[in-house]
Order: sequence, then structure tokens, then C-alpha cells
Amino acid sequence: MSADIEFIPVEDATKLATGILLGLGLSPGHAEAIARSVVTAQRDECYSHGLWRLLGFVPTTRKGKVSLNAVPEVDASAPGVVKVDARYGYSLLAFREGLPHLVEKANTLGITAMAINNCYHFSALWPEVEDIAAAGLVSLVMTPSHSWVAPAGGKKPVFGTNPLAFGWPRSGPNPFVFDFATSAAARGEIELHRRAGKTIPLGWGIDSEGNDTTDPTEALKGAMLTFGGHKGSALSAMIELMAGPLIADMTSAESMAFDDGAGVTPCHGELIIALDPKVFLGGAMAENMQRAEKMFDAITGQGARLPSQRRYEARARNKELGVPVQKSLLAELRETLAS
Ligand code: NDP
Ligand code: PYC
Repeated sequence: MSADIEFIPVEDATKLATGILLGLGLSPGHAEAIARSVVTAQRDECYSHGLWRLLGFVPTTRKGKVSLNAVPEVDASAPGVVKVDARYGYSLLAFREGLPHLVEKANTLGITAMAINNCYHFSALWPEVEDIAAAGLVSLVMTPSHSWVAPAGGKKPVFGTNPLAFGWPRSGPNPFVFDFATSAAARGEIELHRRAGKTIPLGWGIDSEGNDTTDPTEALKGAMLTFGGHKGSALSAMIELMAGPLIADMTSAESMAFDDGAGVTPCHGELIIALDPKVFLGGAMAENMQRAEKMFDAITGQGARLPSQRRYEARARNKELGVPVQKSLLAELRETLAS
């Protein structure tokens, strides 16, 4: 265990996060939804979208672009579609408000898509697919960001870091979940390397001249690279399309233009697709879910791990220990709360 880490109870971390957000003028609904996301990420040791993100709220909220008390508007009138207008507030409250409608429709129809529009987005997607899996549903979630990532074979940013998350409910408490940026690493991860004075691996980014770099500052100024070359590039393009023009919202390049140099969290849409296995499988549900378990066993049975396993292990460990926070970050957060 690193001497640089302090463990604090979840309640204290939540109070700290909520206090900072309320102090910045966010409404209680937004503050609670955001605090839950960043505390959960920190507890699960997903630091790139954990408590550190709260520091970014200070400049973002002061720019006056984000609506701090936006009340999301839900339209569930179309079959198989839920639309949530976040009204230029943060995405997480919009997700929370739309979720019961998504679940209810998917339970009836077998499949439902939820489009969140006009939202400022900064968070990891796995808390959302976990919430959907807790309702017994399979899901796919995707969102663009800002155009920081060059397409495979190019050198100029077009795509966002465009995360894609998938959730599959299982009988125990932990669903099968993956959640990754379609860039080689999340931008937050590169920013954390810069904060820590560390180099980044080759393949994460190129400098402004298009040369490979291990310097996080140069990669942040130049372009990030997709994971898996042309495969990550194509997935990233799909996310731009499905969570952009398909739902009448901005691509990452349009979101960057909309930002107009303010440097705030990206504003765009999010697409969530939920499927109810009960509707697909009826009486054959147990048998088919068991077949899925066999596949998981074939993975873990040879010593490979499932995605999210590291995170679930961190969650179990930190249930006793508390939320691990780097001491320097904790000091910055307490200072932010006091200021
Ligand atoms: P990682 O590369 O750290 O992890 C991606 C996924 O792969 C996780 O589910 C992880 O599980 C799993 N995984 C990692 N290593 C292995 C392994 N050896 N075997 C099996 N599975 C493995 O994530 P990224 O840096 O790509 O993304 C981090 C976060 O950033 C995500 O939560 C994403 O939503 C968020 N993000 C958000 C954006 C936004 O616009 N809102 C933009 C980009 C990213 P585990 O966690 O257990 O290691
Ligand atoms: O880490 O790439 C990222 C990111 C972009 C928006 C929120 N997180």
C-alpha cells in the first residue's frame, strides 16, 4: 500500500464531493448524481474519472456555459425510444431521470434506445451500464467527446476519445461489464500522467508535427491515437454517428467548435441501448444465461481475467478500507471546498 494514499469513508468522500459541487452552484440533484459517479470511480480505483475530476469543475462552472440547475426533460412518448433533453446541464442527472422509462420500455418491447441530448459529459460509463444490468438488462452505451484523436492513418484530430461500454447481467452482484475509450487511453489518463510528471507509452499520442511522443503535454497538444489502429478508428466513427447525427446532436469536432476555446467539459449527446433478455428468451432464459456463464468460465478457467474484475476486486477491498485518495489530491480538494 502506497504511503501517498489516504483512505477515507465513502460518506466523507461523498460529503466532500457534494460540498464542492454545491459550493460551485450546482443544484442538489446534479451535485448528488455527480458525487456518486466520482466517488464510485475513486472507490473502484478508476482514477481517471474519480475525485480528481472535481478540480475541473471549478474552471468549467466559472465559464458560464454549463447550466448548473438544469432540470432534464424526459419525452417517452415514442415506442422504443426515450429522449432526455439535459438542457445544457451535466449528463448524470439526465441519465438518472431517464433510466426508469428506459427500463420500463425495454421490459415491454425487448429493446429500447435512450438518447440524452445537450449534455455536458465528463464521466465513466460503467456506473450506467451497472445500473442498467441491476434491472436485468443488457446494454450498450456510447458518447463522443472533443476532437482530440486522429483517425488511423491520419495525423489530425477528428474523433473524441469516444467511450463504449457494455453490460450483461449475471446472477451474482457483479455483471459482465467492459468500458473503454476508443483512443489508446482516456485523455484523463494522459492528464494524470502529466500531473504525476510521468511519460506515456508510445502509441498513445503524437506531437503537433505528427511525431510519436512519450511526453503527455506534447500528446495533449498534438493528437491522441486510436486503440487497435483501424479497428478502434472505425468504432470511434460509429460512436460519432450513433451518438451524434443519429440523435441530432454534435460530433466531437462540432462540440470542440461549440466550446470555442473555453476549454470546458465536452457538450454533446449520449446513446444508451437496452435489451431485455426475458423478452428475447422467454422460458429459455435460464438455459441461455447458463450458456453465457460457460463462456465466462472458459475465459477465467485458463487464468485470463474478465473486464471489470480488477475494478470489482478494488471495490471489495475498499469496502473495508474506504476510498483511496492520493494525499496531495485530498489536500487540493479540501482547499477547493474551503475556498
Ligand atoms: P482501460 O483501458 O483502463 O480499461 C478498459 C476496460 O478493459 C475496462 O473494463 C477494464 O477492466 C478492461 N481491462 C483492462 N485490462 C484488462 C485485461 N488485462 N483483461 C481484461 N480486461 C481488461 O480504460 P480506458 O482508459 O480506455 O477508459 C477509462 C475510462 O474512461 C472508462 O470508464 C471510460 O468510460 C472513461 N472515458 C470517458 C469518456 C467520456 O467522454 N465521458 C471518454 C473516454 C473515456 P478493469 O476496470 O477491471 O481494469
Ligand atoms: O478521459 O478522454 C477522457 C474524457 C473525455 C471526456 C471525459 N473524459
